[in-house]
Amino acid sequence: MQFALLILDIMMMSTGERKMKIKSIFAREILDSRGNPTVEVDVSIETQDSRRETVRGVAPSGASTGAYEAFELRDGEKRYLGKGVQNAVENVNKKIAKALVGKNLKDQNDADQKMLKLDGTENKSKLGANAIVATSMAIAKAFAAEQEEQYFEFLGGKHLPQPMFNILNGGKHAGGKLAIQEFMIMPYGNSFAETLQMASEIYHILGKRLSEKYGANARNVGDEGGFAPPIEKCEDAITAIAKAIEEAGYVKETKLAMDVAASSFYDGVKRTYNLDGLEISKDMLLDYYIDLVERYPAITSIEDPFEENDFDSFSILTDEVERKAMIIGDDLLVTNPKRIQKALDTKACNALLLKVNQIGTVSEAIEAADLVRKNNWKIAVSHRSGETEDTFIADFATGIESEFIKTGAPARGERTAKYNQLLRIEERIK
Ligand code: 2PG
Ligand code: MG
Repeated sequence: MQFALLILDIMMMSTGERKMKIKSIFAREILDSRGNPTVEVDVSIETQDSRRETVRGVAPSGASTGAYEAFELRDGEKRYLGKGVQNAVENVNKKIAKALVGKNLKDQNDADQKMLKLDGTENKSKLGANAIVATSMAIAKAFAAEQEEQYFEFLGGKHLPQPMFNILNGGKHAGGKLAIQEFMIMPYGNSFAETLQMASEIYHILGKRLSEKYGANARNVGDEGGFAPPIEKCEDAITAIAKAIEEAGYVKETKLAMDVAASSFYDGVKRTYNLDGLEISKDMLLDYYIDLVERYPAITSIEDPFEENDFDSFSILTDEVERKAMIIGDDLLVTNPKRIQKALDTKACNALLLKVNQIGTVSEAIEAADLVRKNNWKIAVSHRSGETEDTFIADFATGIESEFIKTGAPARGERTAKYNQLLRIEERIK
């Protein structure tokens, strides 16, 4: 038996296949940035030179969650008002650990496939996508650690993504009347460090001007660190941001992006959208975007402009504005290759918002990225509104060389953790 394994080892090495053996997997329940429980997983491996390395993966969690996302398993009991994740934690510690510890893992796909097989459901509802994704992210880091590389290096990335900084929050991420969820700035500096500096300056100027105009509580922030002022109309948010950019002196270098998250203000019964205090049809919303992009040429990206089932309206808008702005699918696509294929076939958008926890494993997220790449779409790797201190997506975005990353305001620890990691990555690449 031993001999047979040795032969297998040698065969794998000679065919260029590597493998890694996990020593232990341990999950615990911790809190995310909104103070809700989430799953954290520690994976220990023994490196080729016999050192023990422990790496960690943590599941983030959304608020404007797409209906077709992988299933987040919550306990539904009294503790943590139903939001506990002890069952998901136990699934990692008992079932997933049993399937993975001590096994020879060829690569990420091998590890993820073992978990998918164990789960056996379409939407990962048996083990919980939160259990699976945290383990998958930890294993991804373990493969890199085993090679003594950082994760972005392990993936082979050499270019940093352009950040989209969410500096003004509405929708489900804030408590006000502003329907649109995220207003983002994209300053293009000569380096990531300079880009971050420009964003920070614009952010602070905006905060100051908002509190002068609307009172000090306009500086309160939403879930992703952007300001949540008592602004009710989308265009007032855009003009406030445009003024801050101008005052900072970065008009030429700065583009704007929006995540409309339209499903969150869509009335499925009336089939209308509740925008700026008005009930409007999808055709009116379409005209609204066309006009907006016309009048604000700085707007170069619109995410989820329509509710998550309306591929047709997405297609019409993409066709109308594709030369001026990219149309990103988030809730529409949920990082799911099947839904992405439908969007490719119907030309519903031309960019993917990539969230690893939406699909539930790192290898499926990479599959989604490969699929859109082949079709010349752009990719924006994204955080969730409920985040953790984990910096995985900074490495992941650089590793797969996504064009963009969105990870909130240049403020609040769980958001700056990613931007700060990108600063370190930039240093290392240089
Ligand atoms: C989004 C995300 C992240 P949530 O809609 O793009 O900004 O929000 O995590 O709440 O789905
Ligand atoms: Mg979104």
